Amino acid sequence: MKKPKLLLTAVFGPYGVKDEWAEDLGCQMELLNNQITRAQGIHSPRQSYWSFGLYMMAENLKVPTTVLDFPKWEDFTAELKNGYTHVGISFITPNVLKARRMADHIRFEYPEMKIILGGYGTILPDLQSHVPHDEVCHGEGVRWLRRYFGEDENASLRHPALIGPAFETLYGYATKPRGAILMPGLGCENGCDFCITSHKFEKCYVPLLHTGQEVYAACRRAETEKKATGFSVMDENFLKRPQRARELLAEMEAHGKPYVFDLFSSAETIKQLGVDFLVRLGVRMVWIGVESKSNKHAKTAGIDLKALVNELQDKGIIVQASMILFQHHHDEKTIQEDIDWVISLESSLTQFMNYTALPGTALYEQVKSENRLRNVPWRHQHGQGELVFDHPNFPNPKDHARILLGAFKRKYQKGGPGVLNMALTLIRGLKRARAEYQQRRREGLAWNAETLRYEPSGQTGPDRFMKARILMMSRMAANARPALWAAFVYAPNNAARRKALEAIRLYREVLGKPKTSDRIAAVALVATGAVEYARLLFSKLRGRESIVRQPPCRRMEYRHHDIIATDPGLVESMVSQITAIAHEAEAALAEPKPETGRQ
Ligand code: B12
Ligand code: SF4
Repeated sequence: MKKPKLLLTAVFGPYGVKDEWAEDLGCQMELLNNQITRAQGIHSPRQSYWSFGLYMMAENLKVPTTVLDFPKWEDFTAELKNGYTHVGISFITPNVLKARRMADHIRFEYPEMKIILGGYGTILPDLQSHVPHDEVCHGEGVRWLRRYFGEDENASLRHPALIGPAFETLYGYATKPRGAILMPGLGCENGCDFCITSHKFEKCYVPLLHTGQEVYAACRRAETEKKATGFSVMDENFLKRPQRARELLAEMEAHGKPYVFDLFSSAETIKQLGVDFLVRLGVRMVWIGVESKSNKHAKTAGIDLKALVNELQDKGIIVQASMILFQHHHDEKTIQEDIDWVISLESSLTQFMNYTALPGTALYEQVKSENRLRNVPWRHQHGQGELVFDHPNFPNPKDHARILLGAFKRKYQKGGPGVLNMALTLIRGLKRARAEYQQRRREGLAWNAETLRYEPSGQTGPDRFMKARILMMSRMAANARPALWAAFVYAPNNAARRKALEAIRLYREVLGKPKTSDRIAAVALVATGAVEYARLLFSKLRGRESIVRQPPCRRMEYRHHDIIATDPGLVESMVSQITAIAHEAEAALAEPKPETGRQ
């Protein structure tokens, strides 16, 4: 039998371009420009994220594996010529036609290759008729693939050291991405009716990193190998495991490492832990599903969200508030009231997403049982277009995209550019953190890791960890400073211009005069911004909403060779000892082998 050799691949690009296989708007390979700072034009930071799950799986398999991320069609077809026994395709629902084209090609050209499907696209009913395949992984892929290839599914998990963005630009200026990715777990127990990430994992949480020590070790590895100190945490509700978060903080304190995190958290978990804990943990940005002012979800019930957002941002934590449009109770009037309400929260960033009934969710079951499911092709089901169910108050599909886009525009006009809001939050938080630090020293307060509060103590020495944290906060704020001039020059209105001036003043007050390098960077951003502005204008003249950028293709080979014992009877004890040592060495040395970075 042929030795297994696995290719794990993302669907092929280009992305966000309407063609035979996928859509344009709502399907860009970008988070910010697609669904957060949409309609903010030149102020929208541009980033694409690598397909993290692929690296997590490859890192943890012994079978020789290649990851092909963001291939163009030619990259994919060329890669298959390298000979694989198995091809794993990761896809989400709107990319189903891309997955189908890839699978059809494999079936036609390489009928002996086994096709394994995984990712959110696998929720599709009657999957075989959409994408031909041999196997489907409906859940967590590392354990599934280990089981499939006869490996130990319970072996400890090795978290990859992975920089998140494939590219990063701000005001047209490209910078080297530095933020790393953490993948502590999948799913969420809260089970909100529309939430596919919760329902896909049967309203359970599937941990990949169980303890704070494991999370810390993953951070350390990323710092050692990639020089990363900031992390985007791919976990739907990271703080829902308070013990793990507490352990992580304890580890960072013990090692003097004030890492920084962007994470998702429901409002109720933040309330339980308290904002001071989040500040100390190093949360830079928190994504909260606020959904609607009627607070119909358990996660927001009884919580004053305006007060929570204010407290978080006053203490320097950027809030990304997420709202669902076209909920059952919405009509032309109440939907606009909800949009106004979410804007009035004054979160630095806001995501608007349409209520989407994906198979497997409670919402899907409900609208299906009520015979309200519309026949919308899967490729359109990305949450930024028409509704997939009949909404009695919004019968015209054109309104679904129109109202959504209107919400983004209103947020921009009222709240100004997201980059500016983020910079303001960071500097206000720094100012307050410094003041509170001094006040606590004067009053003899110290952090109590049990109660998660600052409390009277006999301690007189400095809070070294918080000192390091404040230094980190001032570095983050300083990084945001050069963008302020561009935010001023290209501000959409007087209110945003005043906000930019206020930020420039506050930066001077808190950080002192800008350094020469800051001034040069600020001028450079205004200049590259002008070029970007012209590009955007040109794009709009051609009838497009924005410029669509493509991430580069990346190929990584993983070879984790196993130690083979030929005669275990003879030197049994010796072999087991050597094997243990070899496994340790293997774990320490096993490095993904980067190859060609095809653009
Ligand atoms: C990062 C991310 C992105 C990145 C893209 C990264 C990329 N390179 O694809 C950005 C921000 C660009 C993005 C864009 C979009 N996204 Co997105 N995204 C996510 C997010 C937040 C995290 C994904 C992640 O890395 N998770 C961590 C890893 C470890 O988990 P994983 O990917 O699920 O992989 C595990 C398993 O699923 C399984 N597995 C996955 N693939 C495979 C393959 C094989 C062979 C096997 C065996 C197993 C397996 O094993 C993996 C390891 O355990 C998820 C939400 C979430 N929490 O998962 C949404 C999510 C995947 N996105 C979603 C959507 C809809 C979109 C968009 C259409 C925009 C939008 N409206 O939100 C666009 C589409 C872009 C495009 N052109 O394809 C939906 C998908 C819903 C669905 N049923 O299709 C999700 C679930 C969000 C949501 N709740 O709606 N997204
Ligand atoms: S809290 Fe968030 S992640 Fe959890 S089920 Fe609700 S929407 Fe999904």
